[in-house]
Amino acid sequence: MKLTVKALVAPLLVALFCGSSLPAAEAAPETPAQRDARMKWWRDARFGMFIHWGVYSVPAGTYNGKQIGGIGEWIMHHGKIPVAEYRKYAQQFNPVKYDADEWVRLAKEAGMKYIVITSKHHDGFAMFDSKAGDWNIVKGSPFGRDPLKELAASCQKHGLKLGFYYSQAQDWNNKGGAASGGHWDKAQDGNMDEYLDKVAVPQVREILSNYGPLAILWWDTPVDMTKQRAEKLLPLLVLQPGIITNNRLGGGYDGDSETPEQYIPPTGFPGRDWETCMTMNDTWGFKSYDHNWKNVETLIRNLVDIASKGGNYLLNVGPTSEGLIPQPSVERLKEVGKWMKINGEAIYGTTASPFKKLAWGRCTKKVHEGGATLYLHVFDWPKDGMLVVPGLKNQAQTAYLLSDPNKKTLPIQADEAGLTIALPPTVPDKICSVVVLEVSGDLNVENPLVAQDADGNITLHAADASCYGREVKTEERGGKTNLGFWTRPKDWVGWEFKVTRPGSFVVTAEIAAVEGGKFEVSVGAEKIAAAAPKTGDYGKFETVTLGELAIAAEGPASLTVKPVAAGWHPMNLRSIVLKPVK
Ligand code: FHN
Repeated sequence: MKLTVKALVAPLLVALFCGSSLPAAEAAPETPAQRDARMKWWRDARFGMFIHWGVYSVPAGTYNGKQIGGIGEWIMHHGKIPVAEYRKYAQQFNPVKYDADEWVRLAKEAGMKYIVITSKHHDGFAMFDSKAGDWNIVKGSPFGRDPLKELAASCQKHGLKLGFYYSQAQDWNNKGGAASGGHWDKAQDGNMDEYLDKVAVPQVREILSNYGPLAILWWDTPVDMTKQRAEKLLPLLVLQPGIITNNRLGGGYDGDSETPEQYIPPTGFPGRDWETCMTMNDTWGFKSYDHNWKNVETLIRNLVDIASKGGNYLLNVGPTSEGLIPQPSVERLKEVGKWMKINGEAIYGTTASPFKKLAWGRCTKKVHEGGATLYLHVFDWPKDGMLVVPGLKNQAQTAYLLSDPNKKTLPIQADEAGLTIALPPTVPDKICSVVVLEVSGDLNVENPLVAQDADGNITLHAADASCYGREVKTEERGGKTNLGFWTRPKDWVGWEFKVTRPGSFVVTAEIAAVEGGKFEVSVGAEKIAAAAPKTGDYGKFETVTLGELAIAAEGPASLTVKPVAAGWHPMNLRSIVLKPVK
């Protein structure tokens, strides 16, 4: 059974303060309407800034003259740095150039509506004034200021919501931090429950009490967090009514949001709030030599893609030990901000696309009394100037470019394929131009299904597939689309299509693979056990026959391709074809 935080907090609180170990009374569970009200600002916001900042910005990826692989904030772990030695970095942590206002203004300029900052990461260093020991920025560094106090004041001043990240279980400096997270120094050993009681619980109480209104508590890594341990922390949440928490507390608690990390879930999380957190280069905490920056196009399109699937984008910056956000991040955020200034209306307060797939980009929407506003985010401006909105059955009211201050009406034509909007020849924004389409009535979209051709063949292209899982996605090779990055056997793909002539079919697939990974093709109860051909190269495709299967009835059907965990090796898949058996 999944446990919701809100229903459990009140009885636990009673239990905690009454010294009882059993919940004393049942709290009324939060109603859906109450939850919607609590989540409203977060759902409207869509875009936030993640800040990973701590002592690790001093070594900045280098220890004892060696560049340590992996993410910067993990340097203590990856470099197996002894506790006493790591603690010396705090003496050099003096971020005198830190200016909370400057960070908040930058987030605001980028179009971000909230900030989540590491109040304590896995190195256990509290970035705030804490009474639970000396391993914190006020007592343990020459800086001596509380940067979170300054950030909280600045967020208040500029109207941004503030959240704190807190590593509740992994702690490499305070004795007793989760052992499964890895220990390499005796100084780390201890009792986890004692650590929770003496460090995590008091510190979470501090961050929830001393910084004014806190919008988010962003738990991280539920290592060794049992239900009982989670319940030491949960009661504290009442200190901030309305606070939003994520799904990383552990102990079976779902929190409010899913937290896909470094990826965009192909179909979002229907029915759940979610937020993709992502780095701008390859590290969260500052690394002096990580220059692998995502370009502005990727950042804007990621934001649009996420909004089109109903999620939030929590985009990270890793400030230096001087307290500066790296210049490449600043430049990129300002560019994203320029786009948001014009197109923010198509992001804030929107919900997920009603279209399964749009060849030219993405869609976000706002539903209102009597109709809906569709924001058509055009990544690829059609060469013939005709933007086809497939399967849309609603009556169109008007269409115009969001960047056009005069809202000049664009011609719209309706036919059985949907709506076609005639676009002007000049592309307003090469990264993403937004066309606003107002329609009346309840949204009515018939997502087109792949149909059988004149010979009865059903051709399922990679571009039409739905991808389920973290890694598998479409990519372009040699001018054609294939499904790739299929490294995880848990990931799978599927197609929906329409059968007009049932019967038996020979199934072929166009595949490139190095090893012969095993997988299963299914249509309903019909299954084919198959293996990829060893084509020698992930770019060398061969068409192979996988087997035969029967489809008994006319109507919609779906085909899935699922790896067999025991024998899986990645493959690239361009298409699957079902040919009627003669
Ligand atoms: O281990 C951390 C990592 O350092 C970083 O903080 C990310 C951000 O989501 N969370 C953890 C890994 O999931």
